[in-house]
Amino acid sequence: MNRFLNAIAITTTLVLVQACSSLPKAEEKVMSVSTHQHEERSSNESHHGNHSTSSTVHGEKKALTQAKLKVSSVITPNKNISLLIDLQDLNGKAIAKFDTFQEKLMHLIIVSDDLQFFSHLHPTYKDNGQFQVEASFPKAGGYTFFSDYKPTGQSEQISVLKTQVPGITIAAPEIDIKRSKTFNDTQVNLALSEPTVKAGQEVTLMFKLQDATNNQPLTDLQPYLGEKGHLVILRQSSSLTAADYIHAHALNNTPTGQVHFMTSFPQAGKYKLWGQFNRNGKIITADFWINVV
Ligand SMILES: [Cu+2]
Repeated sequence: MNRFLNAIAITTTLVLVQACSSLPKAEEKVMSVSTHQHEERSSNESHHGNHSTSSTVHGEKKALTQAKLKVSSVITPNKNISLLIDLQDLNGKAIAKFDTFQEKLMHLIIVSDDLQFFSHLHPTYKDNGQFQVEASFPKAGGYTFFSDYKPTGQSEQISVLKTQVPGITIAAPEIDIKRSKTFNDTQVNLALSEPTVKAGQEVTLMFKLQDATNNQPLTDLQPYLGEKGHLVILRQSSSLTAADYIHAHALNNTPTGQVHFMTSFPQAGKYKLWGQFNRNGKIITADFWINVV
């Protein structure tokens, strides 16, 4: 099917998160979409790699891009759907060139709004500012997309897009705060440097990965997208925004079978973490909840 429905229209917001003001344009089915500009604090390897759009880091720079999500049909749960993400400058002109970062032109995180579902995809660049990807959605309800890209010569941008899967929504299960979980043949333990995680405070998150069959630290971890691991964090919220999104980078020089991240959480709340690791070509996604006071 070549005709793409306009599922979502555009809003461009100021980067200053607390002053977000939405300016929906006249498009059909307007939902909230925002683009936030990310500022790298440092390109030094030892930096904390916290890409969170926190209001303390950013000035009043305007977002430089806008994003539009198009879906090929009404979304049916568990069916592969072709999605297009159109990226334009603020005048509506397609952005032609992007820089590769972390080995890809775009990193796309899709979550269900209850944070039960997580997907990390790498859409294909089709030219003319348009990225294409296939995705499937497990159940009815709202979904939020965090599209992370770098127009050539500009800083990293995060566009937030939303869509709805029609149907009857099922209540999310209770939050599970276990610190040790098994994902297929890998046991993952999450340890924190602080007994209580406080908003705004730096904390080291230590993922200890063991082979579930012999309880030995993993020796077959390979780089994933150029790093020891990736960590996406989202704050539980009734309406997810770029301010709820943190993408942390792994620290170097950690013990065998361990991947550490340093980050801080912008505000109190419940956060879900998805650590992603490459075990000999197989990606493990280990999810945990953290309570931040
Ligand atoms: Cu990615």
